[in-house]
Amino acid sequence: MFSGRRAVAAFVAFGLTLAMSSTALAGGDHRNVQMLDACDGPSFNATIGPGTCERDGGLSFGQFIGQLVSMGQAPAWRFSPTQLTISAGGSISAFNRGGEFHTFTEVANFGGGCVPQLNAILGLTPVPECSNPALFGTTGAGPGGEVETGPLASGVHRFECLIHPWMRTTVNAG
Ligand SMILES: [Cu+2]
Repeated sequence: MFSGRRAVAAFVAFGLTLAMSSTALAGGDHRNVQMLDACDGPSFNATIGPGTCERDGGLSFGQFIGQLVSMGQAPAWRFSPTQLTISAGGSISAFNRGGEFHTFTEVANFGGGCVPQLNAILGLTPVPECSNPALFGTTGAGPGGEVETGPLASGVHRFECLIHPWMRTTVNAG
């Protein structure tokens, strides 16, 4: 009984040490990005399919397309912030606060997303990263979900939603 309790105490202490050292190794710097949209569930789900949008009371699908045609983007669909600096080795958590699935994908250069219908309206060409569909799983999140980047090396990193390519954040790590 006594030795069992000591074993538990030693195990807890070991776990704390591990947790503290991994925090130190992570380099500390950590930033949050919000992935936002204003989709209106009923009209988006009726047009694209059930489960496309899990919120009510935003822009109808027709209004969304109208903004893409007239402005080249739907401004409520955005990453916040669009620019940030972080120390080299730092990482980012991107939280999906919207009603649709979004990706927070590092791209070599900003460009079009992977949805032909949206690219056609916007006159954009898909980024080469679209040839790797696995990125939707590894860098995407549904409503309420989260995407974690790995440690970011010194330099400029560009993150874009592969569905809504005007959702962009530029990160300066250094
Ligand atoms: Cu998106």
